Amino acid sequence: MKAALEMVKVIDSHTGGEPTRAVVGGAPDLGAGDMAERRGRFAGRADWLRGALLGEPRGFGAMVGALLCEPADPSNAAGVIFFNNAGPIGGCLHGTMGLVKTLEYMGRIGPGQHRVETPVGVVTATLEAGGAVSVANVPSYRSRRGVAVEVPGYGEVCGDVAWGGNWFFLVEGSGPEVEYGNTRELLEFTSAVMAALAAAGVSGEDGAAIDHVEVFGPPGDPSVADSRNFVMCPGGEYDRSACGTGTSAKLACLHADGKLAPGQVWRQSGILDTFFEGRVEPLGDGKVTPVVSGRAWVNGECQVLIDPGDPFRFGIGGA
Ligand code: PYC
Repeated sequence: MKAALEMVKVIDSHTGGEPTRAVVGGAPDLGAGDMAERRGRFAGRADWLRGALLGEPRGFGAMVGALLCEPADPSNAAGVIFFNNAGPIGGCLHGTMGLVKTLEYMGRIGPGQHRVETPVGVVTATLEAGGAVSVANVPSYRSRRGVAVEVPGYGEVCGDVAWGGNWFFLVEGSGPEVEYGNTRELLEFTSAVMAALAAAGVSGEDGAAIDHVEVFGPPGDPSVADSRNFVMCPGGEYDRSACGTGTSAKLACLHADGKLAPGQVWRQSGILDTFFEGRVEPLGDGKVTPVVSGRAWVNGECQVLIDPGDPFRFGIGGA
């Protein structure tokens, strides 16, 4: 609990409509080690950032935080720990794109390749001269194909389990139509699927929880995208973008099915019809390196004040 007025410097961006609030100053020290080790200390030392920065009245449920860290390897551009309304998350490509544009805005990087350390591995981001950002993600793969679960109220739902920096259950052909007007129904459906997966003991590798459910439907405009998705994230909010780690999981599944050749471009739109372009580089062991490109815009900069007298300084219902 903070006793004196605290200041936390944040820079906001959005990637295809999905916000990233980068913490660039005044954050608690998470100590030494790689980003996975530091993420392990987030709950004890920095959890208050979630409510203070992402919770109402300053933020809102769908915001993703990006805690900028000194990299463990000084030859890398940055380290980052992503967090959302539920806690720290693994990878986050929309957030990486936002962070890269933020680092550019801060004058720390220019066009070119930049390695960013995350709790799930190092990703290589390329900031294009025209402003787009492409990210070569961590190795991604499908671990289970065609898993059927009984979902109360919906019947049998079949999907694939895949890793793209987070664990996803990818569903096509079940649930409400993937349309912006159906977000409430899609949230209900994906929450029910998530609960059914947990109840049935369906997990990622080593028992890791599947904490993202991704539903696919036809694109709004087939001349600009190949598919439209809806992605429910841990904490029960949905990604406004096409979700870069979810796109990576999709690319890994398409490649495993022989539907995406190395280098072939897949255009994945999200629920707002903003889209990422993705392709794969096979790694030869059933895994691929997905390369996902998109655009992010810095849209705010502020000094957050944590006033000890403010009852909602850690958010409504926060710490
Ligand atoms: O773009 O990878 C992503 C992401 C994960 C959670 C929210 N966005």
